[in-house]
Amino acid sequence: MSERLKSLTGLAATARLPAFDRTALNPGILHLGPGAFFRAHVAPYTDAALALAGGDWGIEVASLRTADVADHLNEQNGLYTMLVRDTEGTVAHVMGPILKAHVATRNPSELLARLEDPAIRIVSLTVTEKAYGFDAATGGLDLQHADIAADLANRHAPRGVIGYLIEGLARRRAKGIAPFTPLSCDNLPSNGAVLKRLVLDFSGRVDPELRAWIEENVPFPSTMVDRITPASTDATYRDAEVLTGRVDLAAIETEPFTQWVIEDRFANGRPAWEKAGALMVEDVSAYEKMKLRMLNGAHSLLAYLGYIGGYEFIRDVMDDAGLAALARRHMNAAAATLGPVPGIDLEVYADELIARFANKAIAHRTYQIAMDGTQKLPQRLLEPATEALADGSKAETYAIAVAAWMRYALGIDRNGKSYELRDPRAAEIVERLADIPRNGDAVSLALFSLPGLFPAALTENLAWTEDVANKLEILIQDNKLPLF
Ligand code: CS2
Repeated sequence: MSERLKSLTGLAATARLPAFDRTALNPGILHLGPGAFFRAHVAPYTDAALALAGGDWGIEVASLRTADVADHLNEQNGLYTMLVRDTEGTVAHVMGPILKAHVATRNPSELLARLEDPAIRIVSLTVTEKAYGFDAATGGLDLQHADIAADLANRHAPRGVIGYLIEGLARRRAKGIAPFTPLSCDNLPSNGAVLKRLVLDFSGRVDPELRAWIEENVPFPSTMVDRITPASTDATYRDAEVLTGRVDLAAIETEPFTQWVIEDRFANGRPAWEKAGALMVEDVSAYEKMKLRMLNGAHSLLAYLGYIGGYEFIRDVMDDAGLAALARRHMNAAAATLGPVPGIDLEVYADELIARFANKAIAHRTYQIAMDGTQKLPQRLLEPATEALADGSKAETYAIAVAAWMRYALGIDRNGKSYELRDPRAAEIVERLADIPRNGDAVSLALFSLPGLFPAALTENLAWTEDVANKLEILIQDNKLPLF
């Protein structure tokens, strides 16, 4: 067994090392949610920016829930390996920008102290859609969300993302410290604007003066983030060890493609991310819509159809010519809902997406993408479906995707094996489906009536809901039957 990855000396020649002096870094960014996606995206962009433009922007990370990743990172002095995989082979990059990791549940006051440190000028987030406490129906705060409810009741001892941001900003304001810039890197449309709305809504309820100060002083840039990053597996850890010569329990694997579009509004400076390839823009919304509707929408379609069809990975689904063609059609339909996206040819973008999904070196589980459907459907499928219908289109591809999600929500695969519906609303879904006959009409009706999920413009469109019910009926009877 090799030694643990703890320093940059003596690593195998097959590992690429950080091209900057780690000892010159100071904490400047606090990142909430150090999951695989952050380690494949924000961290490597920062690593590359430090290498190409210098500066001292080190990153501290904080996990709001589980301790594993934080513990592994601390054990490894913040170092970890990013494997970039394609059919030509795998390259290992050892990443250097992380200085330290915190675990909020273990030591909440330590995280609060980091949030009020003037050295921290950016608080970036990859916490997944469900952590925000966003009510898709109202566009505001979901008062039933467990973290939001707990933090509103006890705001000085927060446990959720919004609660921590508010308490951090409140402490800075009280001490006359300039605010940090919150930087959302989750797959939500106008993620910065959504975060701002939630923070203002929350602060308005507990401290209107704080709300006014935030409104006046805190920018909330939106970002579009993209890099396909499967969850790490034993193969990730094994290859990281082979290529670096060290055991690395924080290793991740990802694809070569990466994209980051950022609104250039920061209260207090930022790393030179543009040197690392990030596109700095005034308004990110066109890029976000494109990515959410074309990439993530098609991903969800393939994940649900693929999972219930017995395919473990997206690359396997893409081997099914019928499903691959369906994905391409979905992208075309999604593209038709978009305005122009500066600098991007949507045809080329769709071709690239198809190639990325088909990448044989990337083992991205359909079950991973199928997770949290209630949090993903609105921005990926339901908003473009609503716009397509308003525009006179049949929105058939969205009916297929929604029917596939509904079939998946039954929680039983085609061999009769049950699986866990990993969704914050799973209990509600199971309850609604409990005594419902397994046919397209009954199941779709039960799920259409989940409060706040489907917009009225969709549920009141009887031709469309009937289309969903018919497609669902086919999927219930036999996944293999054609959908048209
Ligand atoms: C995926 C995304 O898990 C999912 O829902 O659609 O994580 C997707 O891989 C990324 O957004 C790609 O940038």
